[in-house]
Amino acid sequence: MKEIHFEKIEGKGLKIGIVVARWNSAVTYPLRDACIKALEDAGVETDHVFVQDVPGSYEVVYGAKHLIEQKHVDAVVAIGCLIKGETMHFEYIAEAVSQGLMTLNTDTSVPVIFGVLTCLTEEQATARSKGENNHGYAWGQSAIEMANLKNAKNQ
Ligand code: DLZ
Repeated sequence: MKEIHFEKIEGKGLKIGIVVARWNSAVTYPLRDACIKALEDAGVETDHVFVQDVPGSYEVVYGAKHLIEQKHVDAVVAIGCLIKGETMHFEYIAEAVSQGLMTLNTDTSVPVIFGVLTCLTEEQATARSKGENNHGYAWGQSAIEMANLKNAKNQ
């Protein structure tokens, strides 16, 4: 099985942050919208969803930290889309962002979901952000599951 399987997830009462890069917004905004839909479907109240735009994927780490510190969210979904070009930019940003998001997972008590596509072509990115294969929905579900785990007491 390639996709994630979720049991019934309950989002009522949770505060969820979404940080989204504007670079490649034709890809990142549909991912964001599917993520919001997953949160709504699971019962997260609209005013408990905090969406923060940032310029590019490199900035999603700071944006996620900001949501954790300022909005006191139970989980964050960090959304970006890196498409490989002719220089080394892709490699440097992808490495920095994945390390930065992992550091937030280990150094704060708030789970951060890795929603950064790293694609070789625009076609690959589009295929993962549209219709049935839009990964944003599963990222929203992952955030709820992890937020509930964060809040679980003695289980
Ligand atoms: C500079 C840059 C490049 C070349 N490519 C991308 C990309 O494919 N996806 C993305 O989200 N951002 C890209 N950026 C912008 C950087 O993430 C960042 O916003 C700038 O380097 C400013 O820090």
